[in-house]
Amino acid sequence: MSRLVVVSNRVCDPESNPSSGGLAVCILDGLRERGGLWFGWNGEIVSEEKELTLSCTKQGEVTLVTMPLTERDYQEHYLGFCNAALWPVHHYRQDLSRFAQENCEGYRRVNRRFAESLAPLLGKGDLIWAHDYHLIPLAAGLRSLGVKNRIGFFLHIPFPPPDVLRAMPEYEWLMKSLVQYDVIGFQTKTDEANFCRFLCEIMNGEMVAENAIRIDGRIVMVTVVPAGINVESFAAMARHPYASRYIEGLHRRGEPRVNIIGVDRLDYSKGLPDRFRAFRRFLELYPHHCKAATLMQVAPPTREEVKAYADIRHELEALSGEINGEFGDFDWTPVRYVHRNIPRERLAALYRGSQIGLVTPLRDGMNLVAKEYVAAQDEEDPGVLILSRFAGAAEDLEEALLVNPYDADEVAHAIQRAIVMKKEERIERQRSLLARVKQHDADNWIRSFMRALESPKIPLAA
Ligand code: ADQ
Repeated sequence: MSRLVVVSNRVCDPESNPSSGGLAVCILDGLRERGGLWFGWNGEIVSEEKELTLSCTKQGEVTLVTMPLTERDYQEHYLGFCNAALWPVHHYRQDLSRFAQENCEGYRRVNRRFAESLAPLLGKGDLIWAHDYHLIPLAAGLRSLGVKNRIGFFLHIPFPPPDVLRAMPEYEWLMKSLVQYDVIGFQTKTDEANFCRFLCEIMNGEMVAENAIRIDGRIVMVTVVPAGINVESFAAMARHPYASRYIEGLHRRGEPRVNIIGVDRLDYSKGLPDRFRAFRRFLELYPHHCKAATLMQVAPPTREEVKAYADIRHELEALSGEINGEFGDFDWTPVRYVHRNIPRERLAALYRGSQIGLVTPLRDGMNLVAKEYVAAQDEEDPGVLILSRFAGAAEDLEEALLVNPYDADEVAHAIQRAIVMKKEERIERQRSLLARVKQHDADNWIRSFMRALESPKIPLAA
């Protein structure tokens, strides 16, 4: 079996950072199985380029190779280009995108440095798998250094329609770089179709098979492999006696009969202000639920140096204050809002102890929280998942109550419908949802992508 080399913006070591997400754990499992190397940023920031040294740690068959970024890289590449330009455009928010040429240069510089640092570590038969929008030009960098290995790329975030992407200066360079990968994986059919349209309509690409495009004298394979979670380990956490004790504690303290849970990084793509407004609408439309329902929102901060993220924090704090002031009482707080990371065991307990999982991003690549909520339910008395139509997960999780997150009334009615839903219907929906979450679990994600990466190349003349 070929050695696997994973490249991602951040290398998360779940052993030293147990709160790192499920995907990091799965990637590490995939690397352990084949033996491999994980390369990326270690999260540290140094002041000068001369401090940019590689660190290497070995964990059995897996080698983690990491390097810091300079303060300038962090500002220009990470905050400036990745998170203030690419992220909003990919989430259909051109209005929030801030493009600056020096940030784009920072992005090029870091990708070039990653390629130069990684190339000498590669063996002939290694399969390389790069993750996400931070690394679009990595393959082009490696190719310019003579690397001939198979290189795959997985986009965790949406791929927008062609006209949206064209709002990004330098999009032509970005797409020409992207097609230097051999295999490009997407979360959903919509993303894949947008990408193919872009290449064919704007860049003279040509579909030569259902999953292959000829462009710039090479063939690029495309594939849809939805990211998933490790269902069994998440379900086990939710069934643990710790979870039951935690849930009992929740009920004793506040006595709410309906817990509604939301768990998201504090990101404008997650639609948190719209969710809070929909909850307020629910309280207006169904006043008899006052004192019975509580929205528990966990929203740890991210990327706070980017203005749009600071803005959303203020908006959310103001909204939760308004709702609690208007509807709350001394014995009932309608919105409970926690602005920090919490251990995964507690998350699992919160999901299980909540009658409703409210997952309403305005746009999301996949959304693993929706899958975690399903995995955590008690199959004999499950809760109801309310899911945005604009989350990648909605392409698959059809038995959730699918809603338009921009429509406060629709979300409010869905909350009401979930509250009064008969147990038989909840069980029926849960059974189908769980089967789908299991079918597209993390293991399947890794295997499907690796299968595509290992599959024989389509000849150029096809
Ligand atoms: P994210 O945008 O980070 O990922 P998501 O898929 O929801 O979004 O995953 C978030 C993860 O972080 C979940 O595992 C969740 O449990 C965890 N998490 C969130 N809040 C937490 C908290 N307060 N404490 C602890 N853990 C918390 C990107 C894309 C998504 C895509 C994933 C995977 O934006 O669309 O689903 O990659 O491909």
